[in-house]
Amino acid sequence: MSRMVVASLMMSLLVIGSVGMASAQESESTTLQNENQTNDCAVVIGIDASGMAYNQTDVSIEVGETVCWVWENESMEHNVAETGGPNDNNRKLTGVYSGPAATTVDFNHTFTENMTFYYMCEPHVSMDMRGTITVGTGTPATPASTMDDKPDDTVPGFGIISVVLAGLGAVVFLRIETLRMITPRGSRIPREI
Ligand SMILES: [Cu+2]
Repeated sequence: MSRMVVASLMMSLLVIGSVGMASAQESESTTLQNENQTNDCAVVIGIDASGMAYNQTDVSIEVGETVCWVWENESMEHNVAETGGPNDNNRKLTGVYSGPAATTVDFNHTFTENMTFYYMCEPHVSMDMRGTITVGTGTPATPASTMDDKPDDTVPGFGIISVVLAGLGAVVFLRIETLRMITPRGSRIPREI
């Protein structure tokens, strides 16, 4: 019986080891793919027929994508100025800014993190000329943790040792359980010396 336990332990060790190696290789190639970014316009925002609003006011994109604001020979001057929120009329001084309002604008911005981006047209904010860009999951409610809680598998021996120790513990436990089953309850008669 104990030979079977040992044999099955060896098998499970082999399986656990190969699965761990496969998943490590997989995550490595995924990281490399995500580093490739292009500067193509994921969305192009213009001026609508009224001439006093963006033609798209609520847009969602993925992290790493670029939004382009393009218009030409409009009757009125417009621009893109980041604000602090959906009802904020003040431009963020360090924020995204296309420059002074103009009848012809070709501006773009690449968003590199999850956020909700609010912007306005400065001359027409009183007429509610605004827009929102949701990047990825939007602005996180709490700062996202950058820590990876998974243990680093750079020392392959350590994982195997801990599995072996756990296996030995299981064998000891099984033996104790077997002895309990064999020994009838209440037969704790002192042994003869
Ligand atoms: Cu405007």
